[in-house]
Amino acid sequence: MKIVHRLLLVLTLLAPVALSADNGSNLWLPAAEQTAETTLEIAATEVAVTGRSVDFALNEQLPEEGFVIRSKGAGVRIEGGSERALLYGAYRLVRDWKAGRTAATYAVSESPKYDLRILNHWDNLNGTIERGYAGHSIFWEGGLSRPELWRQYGRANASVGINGTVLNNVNASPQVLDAEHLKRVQEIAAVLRPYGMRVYLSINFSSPAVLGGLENSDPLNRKVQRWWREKVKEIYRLIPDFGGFLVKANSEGQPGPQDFGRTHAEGANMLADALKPFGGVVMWRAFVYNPTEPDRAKQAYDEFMPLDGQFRDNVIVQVKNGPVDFQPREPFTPLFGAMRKTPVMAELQITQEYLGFSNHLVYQAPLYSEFLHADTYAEGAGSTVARATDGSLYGHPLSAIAGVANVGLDANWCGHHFAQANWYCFGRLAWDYELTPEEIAREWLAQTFSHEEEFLAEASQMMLRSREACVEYMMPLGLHHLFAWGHHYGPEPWCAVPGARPDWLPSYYHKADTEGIGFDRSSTGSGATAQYSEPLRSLYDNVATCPDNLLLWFHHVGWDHRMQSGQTLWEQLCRSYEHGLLEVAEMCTTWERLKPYVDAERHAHVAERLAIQFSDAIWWKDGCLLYFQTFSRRPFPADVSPAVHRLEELKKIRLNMTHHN
Ligand code: GCV
Repeated sequence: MKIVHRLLLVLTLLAPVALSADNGSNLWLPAAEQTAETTLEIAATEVAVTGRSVDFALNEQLPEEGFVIRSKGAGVRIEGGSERALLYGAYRLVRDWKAGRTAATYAVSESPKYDLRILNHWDNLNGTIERGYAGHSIFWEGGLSRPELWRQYGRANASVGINGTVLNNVNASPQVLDAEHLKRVQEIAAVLRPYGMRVYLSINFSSPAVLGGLENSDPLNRKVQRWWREKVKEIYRLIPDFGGFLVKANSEGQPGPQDFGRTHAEGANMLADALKPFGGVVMWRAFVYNPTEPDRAKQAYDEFMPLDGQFRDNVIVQVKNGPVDFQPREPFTPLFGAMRKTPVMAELQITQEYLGFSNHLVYQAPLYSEFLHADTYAEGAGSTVARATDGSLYGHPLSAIAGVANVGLDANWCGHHFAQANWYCFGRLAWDYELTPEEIAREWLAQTFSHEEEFLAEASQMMLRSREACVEYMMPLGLHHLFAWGHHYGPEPWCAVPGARPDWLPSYYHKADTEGIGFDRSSTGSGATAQYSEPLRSLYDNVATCPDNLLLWFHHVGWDHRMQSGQTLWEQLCRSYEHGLLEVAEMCTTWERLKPYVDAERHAHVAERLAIQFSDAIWWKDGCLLYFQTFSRRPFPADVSPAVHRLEELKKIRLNMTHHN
């Protein structure tokens, strides 16, 4: 894209010469040579940096992953329900030390809110990563063994309490279960084990036929069941603490039980039965939609609600936070709270598929937190998504949360230095969703860059505002999926591809016409509002009470509609895009001011990406407003800056994705 290149050129000319070099490879952690091998040795080695003398003791009265830290003379004592818990206690001390908030005395007691806190890697066996923007796979690229890198990865995860990882893409190759790949999985598991991490695999439902040569993969076929039992035994011989399977079935062309006229429950239960003797779990995804359904947002609920109660107790249904697909803002998926007899876990997306890849600074803790604290009202007020998934609302013994990882072989792991904060905050919120996005931003900044209060105050505000800024410059007021065809980076609300699935085109979602804009999901439209509990159902259903920030998600609204703010819809739409753009401009100037606190290498790297984000925000604003203006036929309000681009010019943009990927 021309404007990006021009900006990059200017920036390269202005960029200061790097004075000190920090490539971000240490993440938020102290640099450390680790030679320790057992969990306890690692814990003891890690705390050395704090200069305190630390005693470790197992205490079986504590929850398995819980720890307490108490001052003991000049030192501290950490007690934990397991060795892993002691390691988490050790990392609590390291975090405090690195963030510069060392307490004189300690009286701390912690245990995680979710049992399974898992990263999902969409890594392909050929080393590429689906929706990955930070280089190729740390597990599979080049077929190489990378134990030192895996160790650092395990350390980073343990430091924020992440205790599991799915090593391959949910669009899974059957080959992951062949002898050669299982050997690699065994190797990775051995490196991650002392860090308290279990490995899991995504499986392809057709594996018995494709890999095993059976005539089909029907879950009720005895031979198929036997094949899975044998495969699971083979896996546990190699990896005794293997976590289980993640499954994407009958979704976006993946095979599944419905190919044989069976239900999701029958498919999941077959795998669950094979895993049960070994303590493994099945995470069965509810990300299903097909082009014949008039409202994609309704389908997961429609398909899975009738199955509630039919799943084995080691199955957990994995549901994306929103009913469409990781958009900058969505309401929560109505399955949360509604499925009572089956444990349900949230899938969040850490990699920024819809948030500007690794070019945009978008801190996601506000998004995750907004979602986890959303009230489903399923059992009356206070039935938050968090409580519906952590086991407390329905008493399910199994609780979990997953995040789609943003990690690759890039030196700084995540592409953008600030994208590390999204990995970090996922772990911290999975541990304790009561932590505020601000607390997490400050502790991450302090560990990653500088403890100085002036820096923390400004940089944390910049991070906290970045998610709303992204919503505003991309898709405000409940708009969603305005992304370009073939990638999800820039805007293409006009996109028309002859013969394409309608639910893969932006016009399916925005439905702009001369009357107005938005998807009518109310009782006069698709009826998706009926999937929510009262009083949300009525609140969303009524155009007068639906919150402005979700209005166009639930309603088709006239251009002159009076918003709760008193402006017309068209005016507010224009001003939202403008405001998003101004927010990014301010992020650029804030970052310039923060230069004295940040090493030159990382400062320049982030500044360069902020410039791209700024030009992209202009692209989004002009592309969306000029296009929607062809329907609204209204001028921009006087306080909104005129378009920089012409619509016809923007329509010609074809991104060279290698630039952004
Ligand atoms: C892994 C979206 C993404 C796909 C992804 C899919 C899923 O459609 O664009 O890349 O596939 O979600 O979550 O299964």
